[in-house]
Amino acid sequence: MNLSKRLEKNCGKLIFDCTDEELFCGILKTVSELKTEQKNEKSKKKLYYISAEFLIGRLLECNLLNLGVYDEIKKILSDNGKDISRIAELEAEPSLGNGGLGRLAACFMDSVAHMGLEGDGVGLLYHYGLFKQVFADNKQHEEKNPWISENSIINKTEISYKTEFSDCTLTSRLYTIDIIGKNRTNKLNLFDIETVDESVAKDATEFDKTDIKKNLTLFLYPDDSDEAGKRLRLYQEYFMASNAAHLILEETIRRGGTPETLNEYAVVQINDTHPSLIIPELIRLLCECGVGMDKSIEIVRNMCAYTNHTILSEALEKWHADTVAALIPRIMEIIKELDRRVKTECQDKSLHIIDENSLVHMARMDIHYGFSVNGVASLHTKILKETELNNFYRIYPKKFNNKTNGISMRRWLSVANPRLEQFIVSLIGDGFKDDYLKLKELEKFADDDEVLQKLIDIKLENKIDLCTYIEEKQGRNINSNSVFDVQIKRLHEYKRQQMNALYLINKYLDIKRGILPKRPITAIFGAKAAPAYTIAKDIIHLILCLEDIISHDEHASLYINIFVAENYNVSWAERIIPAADISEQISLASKEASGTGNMKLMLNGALTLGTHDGANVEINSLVGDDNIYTFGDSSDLVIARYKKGSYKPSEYYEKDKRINEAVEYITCNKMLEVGDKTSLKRLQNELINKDYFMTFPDFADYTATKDRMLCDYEDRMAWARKMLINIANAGYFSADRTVAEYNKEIWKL
Ligand code: 26Q
Repeated sequence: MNLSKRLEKNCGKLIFDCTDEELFCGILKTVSELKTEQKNEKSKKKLYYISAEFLIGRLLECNLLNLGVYDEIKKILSDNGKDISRIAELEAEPSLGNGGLGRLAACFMDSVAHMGLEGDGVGLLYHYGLFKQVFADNKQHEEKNPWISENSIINKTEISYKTEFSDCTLTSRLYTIDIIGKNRTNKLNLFDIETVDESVAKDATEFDKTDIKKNLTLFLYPDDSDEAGKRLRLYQEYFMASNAAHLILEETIRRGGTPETLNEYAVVQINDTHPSLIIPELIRLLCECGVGMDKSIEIVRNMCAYTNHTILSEALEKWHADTVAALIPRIMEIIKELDRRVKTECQDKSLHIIDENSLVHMARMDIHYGFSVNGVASLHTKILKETELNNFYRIYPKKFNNKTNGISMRRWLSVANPRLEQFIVSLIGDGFKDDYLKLKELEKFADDDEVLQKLIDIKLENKIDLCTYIEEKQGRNINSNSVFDVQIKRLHEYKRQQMNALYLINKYLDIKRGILPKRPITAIFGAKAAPAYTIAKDIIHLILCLEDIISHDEHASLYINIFVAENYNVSWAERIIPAADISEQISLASKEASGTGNMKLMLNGALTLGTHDGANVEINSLVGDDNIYTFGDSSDLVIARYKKGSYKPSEYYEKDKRINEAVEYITCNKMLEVGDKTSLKRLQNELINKDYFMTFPDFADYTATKDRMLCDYEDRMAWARKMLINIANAGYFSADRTVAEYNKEIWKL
């Protein structure tokens, strides 16, 4: 049956006569039929990518694309006066992640399926996901974020297991989401509790955190929270790990394996330490099957691999042994046994799983009892080896390896920026879709003015689209002829949104003094702050207050504007990234493990304004110094400065006029008219007296580099040439490449 007829049948009437909702359901059905027509080859070994987060974004358009019918469906719809993007907007975005780590897991699942590998994700089905961010009084407020609906993409299964805690036994229910790739369909396995009760959550933050039987799967925990929340997080982690372990064992046996041969049938990638309890849980299950302790440990060691995503020591997960023992006593016994074995071998206390304060270090357990440890960008892995995990590296040099992150080119180019993709195809054909390194062929057009002009035109069209969307969503009128300067990522002091804000204050004050930029600037932010992370919320408050002041300043707003996207998520990113000119990647060197937004923005022709951190370093090597704007202290210098403990922000505040002026402005009368004194004062104090992430030492260089960038923007052809070089070199960051490396060196499927 041809596609048009099939869609019509699935809608139950003529496409022309359908509402967008009816078309949405019809397309879902069509996707589901097409998917079952794929052949899914079985391999002996299967990958389980276990993660507390999968920030998958809307699926409809990507699924159509991966099934190879996107263009055709789009045409059928438009021939009938329908618009595919409007229809796609009807899908609620699953809110199953905080940021980079969750989005990476989603890109990986796409690539695993695309490459025809047998690999499923395992995680939790959070009903309200991460909170929804709402702005009022120039502040962030948090609301529930329901996303599961009637005609949702999730499928209920017959699979259910028991998870035992000291105070209750929970029954799980497995739901799945299809991960449709070009070459096969895999599954995202999301476990829920049977007894979940949405009504116990009146609010996004206020609810009975002790009623585990009802609330376990209601919320995804933000990366920072209170004590009661932390206990709930441990329940979540064990529930996830235990269900994953049961699933792996059951599937292995169905595939013809045995408990003794588990590691030949399954490999587990542990996405940061949140799923680490899978190690003792698998050992427990194997022992239950009659495999002895020594053998069980060896089997598990041969099947688990750990990815580290952070070097911030405060973010490395530790649980008090008493808490673990109180909730999951049998697991604590196993962890003690694992620790006992470590202690007989190693005297060095920094290697022990349970430290002298009775804290259980999850990452240490993963490193001792897994066969692979990887960082997510080359600088990050180097810092892990040489500094943070150096003691481990010395005893297990072979376990350590780097896997530089990647992104789904299908979502971040084909779906998000069809104009650019079509133009690329017109220049070099579509062979690059099988090997994105071939984007490099674009370099031969580096001096072709017609091609460069077309890149500028595409960027402008994308900016106009974004302006229309912003107008619809938030009622702001943005000048599409301005420079779009974009910083979109979780709000964290180390990412230094505050540095960008201080720059904007200086610029605004310059404009008031009559020093005008050559072209208007629009600073675009998107960022959620963890509800309990006070300073992060103060920084959002600062930015929203500035947005308020400037947008009401009739004269200045002709030259500078701030726009903050409310409830920044994957769908926002898909609109903002294709329209970006400047990609702000300004973390304190050594603190951003990799970043992946930097890759998405580069691919879409934004130029990076960045520190020598994370994957920025690799972007720099790929495009060369002429096509990136780097600034700031090196990671070596930063690490040394921390060691010395000699940094005094007040010295910069007193000596540097620009810093002084910007920091003073935070609590000026105009700010206090629109802002909250306590919050602004607290932030100002923090900067002057602590500035833990060293904003001030990099500030002068940041300002000079950004100004140089704005100046360079005016030579439109030279700028477009840099855009082209960036796009041409983004192929290395395809998640297909990353996944191929994981498979070759770790999973061996
Ligand atoms: C920990 C304990 C309790 C509750 C929450 C957490 C928690 C949750 C999420 C800790 C960390 C995270 C998320 C970390 C994260 O997103 N890291 C990012 O990973 C990306 C993919 O590798 C990198 O590109 C980013 O550099 C890194 O910051």
